[in-house]
This record gives sequence, C-alpha cells and structure tokens, in this order.
Amino acid sequence: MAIESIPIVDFSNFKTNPEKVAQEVVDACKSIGFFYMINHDIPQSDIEKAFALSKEYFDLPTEEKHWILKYNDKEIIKNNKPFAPLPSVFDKEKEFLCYFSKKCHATALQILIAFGIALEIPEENGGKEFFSKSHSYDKSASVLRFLKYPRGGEAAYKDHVRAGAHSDYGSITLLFQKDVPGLEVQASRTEWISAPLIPGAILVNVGDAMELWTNGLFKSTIHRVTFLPEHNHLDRYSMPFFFHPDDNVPLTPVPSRFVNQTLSSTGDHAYTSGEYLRRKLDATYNYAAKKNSN
Ligand SMILES: O=C(O)CCC(=O)C(=O)O
Repeated sequence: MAIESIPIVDFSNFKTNPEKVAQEVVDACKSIGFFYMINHDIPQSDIEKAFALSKEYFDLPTEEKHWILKYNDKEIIKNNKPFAPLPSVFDKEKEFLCYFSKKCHATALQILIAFGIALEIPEENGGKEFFSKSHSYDKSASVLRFLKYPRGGEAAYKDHVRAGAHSDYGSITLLFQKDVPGLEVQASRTEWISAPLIPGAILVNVGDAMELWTNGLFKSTIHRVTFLPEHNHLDRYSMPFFFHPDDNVPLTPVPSRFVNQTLSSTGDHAYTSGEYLRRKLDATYNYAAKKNSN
C-alpha cells in the first residue's frame, strides 16, 4: 500500500501509556521512517528564540560569517572544545544554546526509549535504555545545525531543489521547520510526498546508523528540500538536530525478537558508529573536493 502521509505521534501520553506511544513510533519507523512528534517537552518560545538567533546570524554581513575560514584544521580538533571562538551573536547566548541543545538531546533520548520499549529489548541487554545509554551528550558526533535557504527569487538560486536527495547518517534527526515548507520524503521509494509544516511539531526521521543497527527493520528514507513557486520570495530557515550513537558503538543487530540477527551477505563487517560516519563523510567530502577541483 502506498504511503501518502507522515504519521503524527502524540507524546502527551508517553508517561501514562508508554507502550502505545512506543508502538506508534516504531510503526512509523518501520514504514516511512518519518513521523511528527507533537506535545514534546521543548517549549515553543525556546524554538522561536533559537530561530531568531539563527536569523540574526545569517543577517550579518558575509565577511563576518566567513569567520570560520580563519581557523585551520589543527585548531578545529583542539582539546575537544569549541573549535573556534563563537561569533558574538552566539557567544552572548552560549548558555541558552547549551540549554537548547540539551533539550534536543533529552527529547531524542525519549524517542530512543520508545524504540527500546517497542522492540522489547531484554533487560540483560539494557532493556528500554539499550539505545539511550549509547548516546552520551558530549561524546558523540551529535550536532544542532542552523540552516538558511535563501529566497528563490534571487538570480543565483533558481533551482527548485534546494537540498538534494539524501539520507541522514546518524541514528535519528529532529527537524524544526519554520514558516516555509519544502521538505519532501521518498515514502514509497519512488514518489515524493511533502512534509507540511505542523505548528509546534518536530519532524523526526530515522538515519542510516539506526537502519544498520536494526538490520533494515527501520527505514532511513531519502528526503530533499524543494521550493514551490509561491515561496520564491521567502527565505527558509530550519534547524536539524542530528543525533549519533557514541563512536565506539557497534552497529550489529539489536538484540530484539523483531530484528533479524543475521547480517546480510554485504554486512560481514559491521561498522562502529564512528567508522560508519567517517566513511560517509569521506565519501561526501572527497567527492565534493574532486568536483570542486575539476
Ligand atoms: O532543512 C530541512 O528542512 C532539511 C534538512 C536536511 O534534510 C538535512 O540537513 O539533512
């Protein structure tokens, strides 16, 4: 049966009826790989404030936004600390940004607990905390990004596909969208369906690491961003929170009676989360570097 829309999962009942909510989450992850999370614990005022900071940053003159080019590779990986001084827009709100990214982390952990419940992971393997205990706040590659898609009316940005078709690399992604829709999902693996804006909802999707970890049970679905002609005069802002397992976590089949425990013929080597991420980033950036040098 063709999948025509993205399910909505109401988390207001997660405390009182976790099994029901968890089942809805897992049904969505097994079919389309996307769902809207409503009644989550992130106040709308915090989401609005984060979007306002993002806009304030993108509104800066171009030279100021190129601050990052001043820093070389050595400094980028120094002592596991912020790789460069933050631009003042963010520096003055460091406390808020830390608080907001911790809220994203806690919200993503709730979803992972739902996975653990519905997949009935045995207690001796970690039970409902099987996934959440492998996603520490400060040791994984998880990242909150601020994105701006400049309005399509400007000469340089005529293409209606604004972010090409791709899957995400981590375990799950939380996406905050604002004002301008545009995300499309390849639900049935051939047709694109749109992911409309639902005020206050977070759009959640499964990433490649989770598809590998569940041995294909959960679907990491291709998606892209397009602009409709009626939105050509508007900039689009979004904030994805890419959630990754800790680097050393082996992406071997999750101990669940719902997950096939046999690796496929191509999977005789199971990656750790860190290896998988590096492999994908190398492929992306080597490709980009080659393309740019041509
Ligand atoms: O901006 C969006 O709505 C989607 C972003 C996205 O898919 C990505 O950055 O991987």
